[in-house]
Amino acid sequence: MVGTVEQHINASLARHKLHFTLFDPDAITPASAAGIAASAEKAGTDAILVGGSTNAAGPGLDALVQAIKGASSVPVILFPGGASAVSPHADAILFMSILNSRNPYFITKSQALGAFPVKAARLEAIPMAYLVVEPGMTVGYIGEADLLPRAKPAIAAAYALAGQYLGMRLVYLEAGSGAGEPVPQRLIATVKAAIDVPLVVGGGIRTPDQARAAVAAGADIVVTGTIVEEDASALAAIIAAVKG
Ligand code: 1GP
Repeated sequence: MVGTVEQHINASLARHKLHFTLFDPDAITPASAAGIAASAEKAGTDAILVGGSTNAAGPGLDALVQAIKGASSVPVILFPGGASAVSPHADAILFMSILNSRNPYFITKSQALGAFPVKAARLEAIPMAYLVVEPGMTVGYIGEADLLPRAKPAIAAAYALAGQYLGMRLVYLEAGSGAGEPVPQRLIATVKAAIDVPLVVGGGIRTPDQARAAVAAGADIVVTGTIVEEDASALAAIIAAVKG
């Protein structure tokens, strides 16, 4: 990888849509993450996200990131559940704000608490608007989100554009890990039409058809987590669907 992780992502996006593999530190051991990371890289995943709503941190997080780094060469990017989910072993961190939270803790305070730890870890911080769509699942509950209605795409688009105008360089539409249905295509398309920054979509994507539908609607980056924990062999077909 030449340059920053963000430059790498943007250069890759000029060529094709991207797939990110998500590992939740609460759901996977370093040894199995290493094995899955190696096969995910072989299958063409573009980066590995590490994080979960429970704010996993400390030696456990470090061990997981190090195991993944030892097994693959794609960027490892933190997807923090809170201010302590920082590891100096990662390549970058999604420095995110739940713009549709009701609680300012999740919009700016946890970011203030995490800012110096991120600096001390010398992590590349990529500012991201994190928007939680119905049903929201665990992150919707923990993050005290005013869940974005699936049937009202204009509301999600307004938040996404606000995120862009606030300087965020990624927008993430999140249905919640394990959601019964992914973010609806109409909502993805409405958000995509409103913004100029890359659009990340995740939550409830378990099949190649769902991944293809997200990309067809406008997703630039598709994230899958749960399916990787349940059946890592499903990843190759999902990645192929994302990359068309
Ligand atoms: C969760 O969007 C991600 O933050 C991935 O969701 O676990 O449902 O794939 P899944």
